[in-house]
Amino acid sequence: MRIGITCYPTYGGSGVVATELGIELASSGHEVHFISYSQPFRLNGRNDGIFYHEVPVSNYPLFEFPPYDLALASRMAEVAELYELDLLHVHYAIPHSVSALLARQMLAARGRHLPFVTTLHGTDITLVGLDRSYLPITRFSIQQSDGVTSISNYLKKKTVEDFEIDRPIEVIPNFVNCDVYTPFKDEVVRTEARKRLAKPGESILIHLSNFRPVKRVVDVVKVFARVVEHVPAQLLLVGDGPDRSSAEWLAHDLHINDRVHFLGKQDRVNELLPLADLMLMPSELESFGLAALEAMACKVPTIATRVGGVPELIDDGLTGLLYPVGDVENMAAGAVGLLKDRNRLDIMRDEARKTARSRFCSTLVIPLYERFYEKVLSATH
Ligand code: GMT
Repeated sequence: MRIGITCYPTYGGSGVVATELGIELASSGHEVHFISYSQPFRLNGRNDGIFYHEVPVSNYPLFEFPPYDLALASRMAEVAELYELDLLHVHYAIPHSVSALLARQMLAARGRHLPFVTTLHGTDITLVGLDRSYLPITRFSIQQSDGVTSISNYLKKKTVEDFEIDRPIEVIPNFVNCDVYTPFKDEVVRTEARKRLAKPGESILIHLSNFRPVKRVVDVVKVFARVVEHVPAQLLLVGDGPDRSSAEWLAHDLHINDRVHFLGKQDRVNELLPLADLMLMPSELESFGLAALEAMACKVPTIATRVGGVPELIDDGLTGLLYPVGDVENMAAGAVGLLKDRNRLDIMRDEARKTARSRFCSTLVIPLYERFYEKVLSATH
């Protein structure tokens, strides 16, 4: 198939899923065309079967707001015609599904057929999409999509309820490449690699996000501050975003800044995750929690909040621990309990990897997308 993919190319879960999907599809022999305002960040170098088309957005003095969604629709239609795309797959409904809808109509007027699939990721439904100024058009573009997928049952239910959607929505969970996100083969090598981050006997905790308020990065620091009262440890904070400086100030004020390492945006998180003992994900809301899945694949269980689609990923007590939002005391107690009981932690580490492999491995999930595309194509021809 020749597939066009549009996503937010900067750091964020939906862009990661879209990019990894494109890479996996290309390695299965499909031709993938990314259409976006900049190259998705995990697309580094030249991948066979992958093409990138930038969307130029002209600005004129008249435009207080440059109309990216229109420029995107034009480029989608152009790329689809030039490269004879079979379908478009857009990630995050706003504004991508609206642009795809326009592109489909533009091509229909030229006698060409371009179905599009919309994948719902999270705040496009739970936050931004609910804004009155976006709700009607988001709802319309979801209804008009040729296929709609959602990354969790939770998000599907929210979409149906909040947007009164009456069309089918297929749940296709997020996935991880279990050969790229993998634990150290050898404990000796792992111990050696950890030496550059922590002293022998110290634990390593990690957090990975875009540092938006919904991620509650300040809670990560609060939990860690309580953990280090009982267990010697280091905290790695991977990513960047609006709440970084609040977290930096808190670490400074709590006098733990020598143990809290802000690593900024990192391309190869698969090299950092396996170094950690635990992941912290105290989010206000997660429709899925991709960072936790990537950690699980590296044998790192997550201390998380029981929100949104997280319980569909993390089995409380088996592959991680779940708590109410803001319950930093108990999150810290849970982390300390595991770090002090290495047998229990090792069992949980094994179970985390086992779940990633048996339920969320790309080898299992990519065929679900392929079958979905085929279903959409045969229904719309
Ligand atoms: O909503 C965000 O914070 C970002 C968003 C994104 O598109 O980058 O993340 C959402 O999509 C991810 C990938 O499917 C999911 O793993 C996240 O759980 C989801 N975020 C939320 O629901 C808050």
